[in-house]
Amino acid sequence: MTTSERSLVLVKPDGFKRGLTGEVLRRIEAKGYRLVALEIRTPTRDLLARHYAEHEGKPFYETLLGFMSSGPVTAIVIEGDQCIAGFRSLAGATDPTKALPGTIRGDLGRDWGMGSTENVVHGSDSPESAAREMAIWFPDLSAG
Ligand code: DAT
Ligand code: MG
Repeated sequence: MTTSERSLVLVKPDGFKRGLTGEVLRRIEAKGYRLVALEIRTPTRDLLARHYAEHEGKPFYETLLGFMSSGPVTAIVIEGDQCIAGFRSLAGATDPTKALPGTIRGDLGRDWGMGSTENVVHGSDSPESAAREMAIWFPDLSAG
């Protein structure tokens, strides 16, 4: 039985602006995950409202959408055995100050709080989220 799955990864505007897309891709590939799709784009508020629907109404929501629409992101679909949990592990804790060294957010992220929602990367948190997010960012990508 195969447990291969796909996850939606974003290098957020802070990571893109700092030239960290390659470093994130390096860690994904070094881990052994395969790149399935990759696109650079500046997301619209409408797309982000769908992507972050679960967070609507939270105190950081407006800051989050403003930040995420502030510039280009690299959207990536990765594939591999348990890559959803695996990439979350590579990414580290949501708050980059608390994220452990060795993780993407722990090594590369810093500023955080109600004024800053920056943490370098996004990764889907479940198979359901991955399917939903891939349909938002890559509607033409086949399920295979
Ligand atoms: P994750 O990105 O680790 O899945 P999440 O889904 O809880 O975390 O939140 C989505 C994003 O919203 C997160 O990457 C950054 C922002 N965010 C979450 N909690 C926050 C907080 N307490 N303060 C500021 N930004 C926050
Ligand atoms: Mg999340």
